[in-house]
Amino acid sequence: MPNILLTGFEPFGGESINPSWEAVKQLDRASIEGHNVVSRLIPVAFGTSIDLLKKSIEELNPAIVIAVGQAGGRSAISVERVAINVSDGRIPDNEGRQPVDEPINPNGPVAYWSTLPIKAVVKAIREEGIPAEISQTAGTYVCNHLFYGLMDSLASRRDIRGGFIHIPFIPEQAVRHSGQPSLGLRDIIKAIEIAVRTTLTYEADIEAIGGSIH
Ligand code: PCA
Repeated sequence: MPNILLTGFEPFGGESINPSWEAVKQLDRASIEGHNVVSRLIPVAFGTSIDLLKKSIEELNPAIVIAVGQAGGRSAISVERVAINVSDGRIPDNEGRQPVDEPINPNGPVAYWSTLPIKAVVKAIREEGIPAEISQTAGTYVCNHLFYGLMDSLASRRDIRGGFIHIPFIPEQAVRHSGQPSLGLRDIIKAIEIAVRTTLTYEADIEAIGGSIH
């Protein structure tokens, strides 16, 4: 059976869990439309995160790679449109590194598009009653770093589609962050599964409104 690689991150920024790994690990070994899901835990570390992802891609030769990360403060499943070639850490990573305006690949392009059918994924998640949106930036921290590294390595592997999804806090985190939105883990898991199914269904993206003004 062909593989699908899902990744989630370790906790960071004072949290004791990262909902991306909590969600992704529950899909490990799931079978989706004749594909075998493999979930991998990625450290919140510039550099080593990409190394580990590349190793997993070589080992598994997946048809699809979806990396997932926590974006505390966001209220919906955020399907990222674009990865940019810069790391600018607001806080140090889990290994103490805090790059400022560093290119991720000095020889790489300014940005890479996600190769997931992002509009179709947002539509399908919403149809299941779960809030979802296109996000125009994955930030400049480790998530964007991994997303860029992923798309950079897939640039020579057009047969593998890949992208990044940011998810909100889950309720057990949000109770400690007054005023912050959250989404239940069940819905997050369901949304990730829908993203995989939709990517397997849609070779090309649909045309749908999903822009933003700010
Ligand atoms: N979120 C961080 C890095 C790890 C994670 O889950 C980010 O958005 O960059």
